[in-house]
Amino acid sequence: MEGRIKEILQKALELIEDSENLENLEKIQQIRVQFLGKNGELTNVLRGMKDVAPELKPVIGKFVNQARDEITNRIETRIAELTAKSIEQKLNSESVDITLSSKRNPKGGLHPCSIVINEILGIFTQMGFQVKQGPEVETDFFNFQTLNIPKDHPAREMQDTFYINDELLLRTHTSPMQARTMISQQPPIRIVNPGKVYRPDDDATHSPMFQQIEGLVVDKGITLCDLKGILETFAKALFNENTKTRLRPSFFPFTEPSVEVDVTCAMCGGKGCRICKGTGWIEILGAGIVNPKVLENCGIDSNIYSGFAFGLGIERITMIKYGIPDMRILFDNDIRFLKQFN
Ligand code: FA5
Repeated sequence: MEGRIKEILQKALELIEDSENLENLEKIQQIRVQFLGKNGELTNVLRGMKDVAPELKPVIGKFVNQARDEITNRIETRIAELTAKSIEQKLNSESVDITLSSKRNPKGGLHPCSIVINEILGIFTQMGFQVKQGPEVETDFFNFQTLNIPKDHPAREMQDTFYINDELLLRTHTSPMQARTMISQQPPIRIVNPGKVYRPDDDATHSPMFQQIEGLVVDKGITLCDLKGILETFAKALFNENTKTRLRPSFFPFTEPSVEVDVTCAMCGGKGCRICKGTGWIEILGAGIVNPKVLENCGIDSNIYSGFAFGLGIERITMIKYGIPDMRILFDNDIRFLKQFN
């Protein structure tokens, strides 16, 4: 029996040694089954132990166990050897040529209008304003009616409109967010709302899609002085410390009084140039004291609260800030133009 065990061990080790690469892994597992499995050759020898003379049983038993351990160890070692060999072969064949020049991906950057939006939102959030977003497809109710512009009112002609149907439209300004905010929130309110707006306009200073940032503050005792103070601080932070601000009387149905706000031209410092058409001033936004009718439309008691609102055009401000003569350049996606901002 001893001879039979030696023979089995010898055969198993030879077969294991024959496995040359990792693809033979299955073969190695088969060898394990062939010798050590339920009906394996060594297992069968163990089964025959019942016929062995009692005094020989410990010796033969030890012999079988040693053979089993040796086969198991050899199988594990062989698998480790073949794995290491395969990794080494892979490393040799897949070596990296570090002398090759690298492939450069062109770096993207922010659009000048996005840079300006981020900058403006940064200035207002530092002053304690919260940023809010609203829908671009808006209802007639929020875009006009709550803002004191009833259906068929002549004030609608101030803003040409893309209608979707009788009730839905592409918002013509970000002011509907004033109403949406006041209806859902009691004062104190201090928000800015950036977003796209749409009007059937198209020339060097008007685009059919442009962006605005709306601002709204509602609290007790808010006056036009607060509006002026906030806008002066804003203009100095956005353009430069020497920027001056002036308010001119204007009209919006949702603010009373209403103003247009001009800043001294950032290009010429107020002396007069091509960008400011020689006046030294550039209009940047519309603003005013929230009309008490709008407060009441939104469920806010106008005897207790007052507020101011403003709406600025991002493309216009971007043109002023960077001296861009034609708004359409901002929408051409010419990479030579866009590259200059990053
Ligand atoms: C309004 O849209 C008002 N909602 C602003 C407002 C808000 C007033 C809150 C009072 C209180 P206006 O139509 O003037 O106002 O537009 C505001 C700014 O948007 C303008 O100063 C201008 O910078 C910009 N703008 C207007 N039309 C266009 C256009 N077609 N293309 C690019 N920018 C435009």
